[in-house]
Amino acid sequence: MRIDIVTIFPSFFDVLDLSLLGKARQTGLIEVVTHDLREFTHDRHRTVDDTPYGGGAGMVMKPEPWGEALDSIVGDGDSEALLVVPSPAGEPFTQETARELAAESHVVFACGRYEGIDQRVVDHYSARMRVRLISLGDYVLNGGEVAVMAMIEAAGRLVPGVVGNPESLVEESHEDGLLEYPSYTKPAVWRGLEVPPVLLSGHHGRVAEWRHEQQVERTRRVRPELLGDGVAD
Ligand code: 6GU
Repeated sequence: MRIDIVTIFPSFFDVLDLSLLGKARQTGLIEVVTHDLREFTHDRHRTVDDTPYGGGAGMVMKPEPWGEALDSIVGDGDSEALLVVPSPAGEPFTQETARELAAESHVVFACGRYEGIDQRVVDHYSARMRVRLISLGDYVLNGGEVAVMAMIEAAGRLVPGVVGNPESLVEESHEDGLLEYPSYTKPAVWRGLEVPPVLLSGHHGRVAEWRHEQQVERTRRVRPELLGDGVAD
């Protein structure tokens, strides 16, 4: 999988050298290239933003540097790549979105700052390639960088080979539409707190049943809407 990131803060993504994703990059499973948007400006101040037409607070990112940067990545014609624009105005990012991104061979992330990117950038590239505006959730970040980091981490671990034991991917929150069950390890008693006895019973069927009950109970308590009935009791 190839990932390009256009940003005015390329060093934000230095942490992708670490941990599981760092290893996936070393082994060539995931290739990540960052691009400094300011490299695609031509004025002395390397300007990437300007005041909004129609007035209002804040600044808007100018279309020209974005056009040059994105053309340098996807070419100047149609592209097979997927362009992802992180935006609080986008569709919600879910585990399903992560699975869809993980199945792509080439994803380009366009990290906006300020009040966003001139709308014509999305309109222009929508005619040449698939474009998705994606939001992390109902709150506002200063820019797309942290959101893109989360998307890359969620999608990257679903790329085959990135997570060593694929079985560890299935029993997680959201993979089956429920929150995950609580986990315990040794010691069996810690600060007076005991591990639920069923987990020590060696009875796989009862363990599986207990874990499923825990998943349903947890989900009903904190995320009832995930159960589809929308009713907490
Ligand atoms: Cl994807 N971007 C920004 N700037 N803020 C957000 C977001 C994205 N998702 C939630 N808030």
